[in-house]
Amino acid sequence: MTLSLAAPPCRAVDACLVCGSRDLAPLLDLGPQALANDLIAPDAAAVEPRYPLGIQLCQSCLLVQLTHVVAPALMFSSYLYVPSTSTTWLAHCEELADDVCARAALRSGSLVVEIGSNDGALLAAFQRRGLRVLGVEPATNIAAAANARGLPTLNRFFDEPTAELIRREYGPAAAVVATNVLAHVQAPVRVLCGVRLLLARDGLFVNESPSLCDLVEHNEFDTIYHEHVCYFSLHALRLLCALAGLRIIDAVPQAIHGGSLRLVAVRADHGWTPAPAVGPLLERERAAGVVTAAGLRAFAARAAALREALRTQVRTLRAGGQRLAAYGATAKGNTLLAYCGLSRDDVAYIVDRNPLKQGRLTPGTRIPIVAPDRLTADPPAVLLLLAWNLADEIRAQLAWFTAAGGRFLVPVPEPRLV
Ligand code: DWN
Ligand code: ZN
Repeated sequence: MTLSLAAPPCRAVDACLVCGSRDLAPLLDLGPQALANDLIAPDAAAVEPRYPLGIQLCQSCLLVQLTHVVAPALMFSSYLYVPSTSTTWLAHCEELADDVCARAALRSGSLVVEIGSNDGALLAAFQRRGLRVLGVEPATNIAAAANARGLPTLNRFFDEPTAELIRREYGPAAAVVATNVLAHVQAPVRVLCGVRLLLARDGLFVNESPSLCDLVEHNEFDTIYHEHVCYFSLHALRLLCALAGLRIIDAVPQAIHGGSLRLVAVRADHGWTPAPAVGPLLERERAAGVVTAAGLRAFAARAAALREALRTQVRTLRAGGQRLAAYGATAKGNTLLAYCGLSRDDVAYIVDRNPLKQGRLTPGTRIPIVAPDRLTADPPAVLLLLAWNLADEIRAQLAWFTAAGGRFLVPVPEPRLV
């Protein structure tokens, strides 16, 4: 999947990205939106481009996918998001590394390859356990930072040629891991074929992706943005894995990122026995309505109702003289702000502790992103929590803010003041 800037910036998806079917049912239209992580320099003159944002269901293979896809090079060649600003994420990496080591019976020196390794937080956890690690990361700035930390990282997109190169130069992988990456690709089966190529005969593939079931059950419509091309149910993942010669042997729900699914898969030619967890998860998906257009359109209606409720809540607070700011210059926050029509008049600033984001403006809405010390210098009455997935960690840090009478406005699953 090596793509260049010469690719068209945006194209409509009129045939399913996995099975090619044209039986695509539109579900939710979030309107034209700027790229969620394309944070703007304060002196930028040009207007940031907006691309149609919406999701549809392939009624043939059940994959929920974007209605329009943007060229990956526009979004991932340079990247400002690093997950390791969160201690929740760092703790998750430790647990995940332990789980993979135990499941794959990894020994000192076994090769672990991570796809979309970002700044190497998970690679570092494997390295601390005595494993040989290799990351693959398309963002040049982020890959350089990981290499500088002693975490070997190839600066490229992961595809079958990359898998062949790694196998040739480093040997087969005892484990391939991917967190929050499969949803970002336009040809997920090709990536999984690369995984199949790279795995040792008894190797393990461990993938974590946000779960469509959690998205629908908790009204997390804001996690829809151009970076997220696919929204996976276990139903769809089973087919994807089968098409790539992989077999799912376990699936374990995770709380991270608003609810994810940890999928464990092996080469289909290996005789592992599937764990019984898979059946109940498929049943939960059917009950949540994520495998039919009708069920998913009911979710779309709940997203529209949330928009109205949040706008009313913000209007009421402002009318009462309450000033708002926001916490977390998240990608999903930009979908939320744009879809709900919230502007700089509604949200004075957004706090984020990632220095790469500070000093920039949110795309589309142009709200200033500032360092956390602004909160003490210029506290608002209410903080809209755009990083609601990290609520516990953030609220613990900001105990002083609530002690002083400040309140959080948590937008999902429905807006509430806490
Ligand atoms: O898939 C993706 C997910 C996993 O991560 C990406 N496409 C982009 C990104 O999405 P996001 O921006 O919605 O992710 P987070 O992890 O919810 O972002 C949290 C933001 O909040 C970061 O910018 C860091 C910031 N933060 C902070 O300022 N203070 C976080 C914590 C915990 C804090 O204490
Ligand atoms: Zn399909």
